[in-house]
Amino acid sequence: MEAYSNLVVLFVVMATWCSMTSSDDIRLPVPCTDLVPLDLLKEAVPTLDHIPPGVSVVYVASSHAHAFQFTTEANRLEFKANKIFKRCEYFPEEFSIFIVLKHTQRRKRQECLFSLVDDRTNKIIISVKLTKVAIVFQYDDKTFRFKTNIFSGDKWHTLGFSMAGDTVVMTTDCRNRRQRQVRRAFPEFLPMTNTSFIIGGCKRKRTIFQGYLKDLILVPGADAVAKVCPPKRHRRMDNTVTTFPHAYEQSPFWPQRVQCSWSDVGNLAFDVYSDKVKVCVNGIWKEVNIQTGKKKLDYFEAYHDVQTPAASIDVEVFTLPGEGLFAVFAGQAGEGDSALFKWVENQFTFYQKLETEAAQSWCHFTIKNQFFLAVANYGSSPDQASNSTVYRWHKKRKKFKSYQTFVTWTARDFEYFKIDGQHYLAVANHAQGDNTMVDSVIYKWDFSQRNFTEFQSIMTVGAYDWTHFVVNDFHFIAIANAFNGLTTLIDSVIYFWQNDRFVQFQTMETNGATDWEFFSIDGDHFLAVANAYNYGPQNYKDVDTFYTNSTIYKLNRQKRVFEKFQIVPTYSAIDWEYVRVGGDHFLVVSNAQNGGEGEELASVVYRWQGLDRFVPVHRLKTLPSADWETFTQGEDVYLIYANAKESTSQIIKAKFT
Ligand SMILES: *[C@@H]1O[C@H](CO)[C@@H](O)[C@H](O)[C@H]1NC(C)=O
Ligand SMILES: *[C@@H]1O[C@H](CO)[C@@H](O)[C@H](O)[C@H]1NC(C)=O
Ligand SMILES: *[C@@H]1O[C@H](CO)[C@@H](O)[C@H](O)[C@H]1NC(C)=O
Ligand SMILES: *[C@@H]1O[C@H](CO)[C@@H](O)[C@H](O)[C@H]1NC(C)=O
Ligand SMILES: [Ca+2]
Repeated sequence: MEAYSNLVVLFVVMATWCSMTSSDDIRLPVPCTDLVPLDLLKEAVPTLDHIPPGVSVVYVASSHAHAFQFTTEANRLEFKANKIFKRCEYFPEEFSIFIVLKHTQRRKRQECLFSLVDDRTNKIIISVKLTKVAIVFQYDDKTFRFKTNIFSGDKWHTLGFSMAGDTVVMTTDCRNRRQRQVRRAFPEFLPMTNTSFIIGGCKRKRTIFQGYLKDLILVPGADAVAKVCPPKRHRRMDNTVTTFPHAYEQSPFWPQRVQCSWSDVGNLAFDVYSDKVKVCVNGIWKEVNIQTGKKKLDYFEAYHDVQTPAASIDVEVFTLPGEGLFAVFAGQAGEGDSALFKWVENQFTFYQKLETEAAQSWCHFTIKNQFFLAVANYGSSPDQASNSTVYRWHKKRKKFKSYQTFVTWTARDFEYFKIDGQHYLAVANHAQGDNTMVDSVIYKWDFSQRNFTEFQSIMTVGAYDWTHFVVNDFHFIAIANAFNGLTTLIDSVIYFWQNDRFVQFQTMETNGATDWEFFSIDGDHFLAVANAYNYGPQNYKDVDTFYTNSTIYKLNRQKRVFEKFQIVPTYSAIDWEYVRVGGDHFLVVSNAQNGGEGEELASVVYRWQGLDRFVPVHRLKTLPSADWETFTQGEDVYLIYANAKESTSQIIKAKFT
């Protein structure tokens, strides 16, 4: 029992995470977090073997690329929006659209270039139309007309539209830039369920656009037009550039072209093989660095320190659409309140105090336009129930206010997830007194009562962390079980969703498990466990209790089981964080008790190297780091960690080559 008390103390200084960890990617400040620039034309016509009647493929010699020609006989090119919006239900709040086109005839009436349409009502959600004298951009029920005369000649043109905040910007060939105010609720949450993209048309009529389309690119995220259009000084026309002959083309969609002709200056193109947007600058196709552009990580540098009211064992970074980026730190045991910070002028600055009691983890989620934060409170002692709290964002006051409390037992973690439109919040209850075999509870949002009610209890063993993930539309939750009163070497469990309940899927032997991290690489699915502590008969001499092996598992689809994939030696590892930077995949492991006392005590960044698996590429000598998170701002990628021992947490910035 004495050993157990020590462990309780030990575990108090370890964090768990509302690992509402986006399963795949860095969290971007938009509802759709996993989108890269997309060529909608390629989505509509994946191969050149199946082209709808009335649409033909033509070769554009001047820019060495194919384009689609639409005749009056053209059948609609369309596809369901969920083909690309797989995991988000709302259209990105901030986005850009680029259309590279050439018009063939004088327009007699309005022609529709492209639209997003509600399948059930035929209502247009977003569209771009051409009239004789204007380009018309429609967003929800708002229409913006931009007068133009660029379509007089037989030339290629690039139209760009960017929606960000309360403005929409339209550019033609990067030269002419027009801006309009948009009155819209922010976030507007344009629903994407049961909608379709239609190319060369609007609604369910036949295609009416008459001309050529070369690219139709959707870029989620902030003002891509500004980033894509080269600065003015580069925009002189240069007709000395030589163009390459046809033989230079290697693929029907994206020839390996390097040089572009003067007629392409200001035009842009999309490389489907690398998901890159390229723009023609002074005769060279230049890659554009949009935040999702592929970048190579070079090194990390300390960026700035965040002074928290107390040592903190968890940090949660989230974006409130229309408000900005926030980070909330879980204040350490016995030291009182937690603090919310807001990103202002490239720094996290103090924003609001939040009452907590030995907070262990924060979790942000959104239900129907309402923003929430849930905190798992350890409480004052394992012998007493604690109150864990859900806070709700008050839109007028712009502050979080207490909304609902749950009775919890030494709560370690909240995990939010959504299944079939229903919202769930799972708490990891660690122990009641000396007993670590306690029920952890999954709560479900009751839409009529507007609060969470108990949904399912699952017996857990010194639980630390819930992690939700989805594989092929199947929902899973994994519990990290840390200690059964005798040993840390016990089973952690994965459950999966079947007939409206969670049922056991698989157990894995873990050693003082405190965190699960799920991620996918090239269609393979992985789960990494952080094993924090080695205590019990297997280590009766109590030797090197913090040295453990943490395991990365990979899903075997045939056998339907996660199998050991790689064993990583760790030192009191309590958190894994998966980060994707450009085309590279990284894992950061937090070696919590480190303070730069030795090489092996540093937190380590591993890079995915295919056959070589995860290879350590950086050692980060930091303050005692408990929990790592990543976030992006514009093109910058940051890591942030909570300091479990002192009130100085840190932000680290990724540098790129
Ligand atoms: C989408 O439409 C189909 C039928 O067209 C319907 O079965 C389905 O429930 C709809 N989905 C949603 C989310 O409304
Ligand atoms: C939890 O909240 C209830 C109701 O507000 C209160 O009576 C109780 O003392 C609280 N428990 C703790 C441990 O703070
Ligand atoms: C949810 O709200 C209803 C109605 O306001 C209330 O009766 C109920 O106690 C609440 N449930 C919880 C778990 O707080
Ligand atoms: C970790 O695994 C290695 C071999 O993979 C083994 O030699 C070592 O003893 C293990 N360490 C612990 C603490 O289990
Ligand atoms: Ca986790």
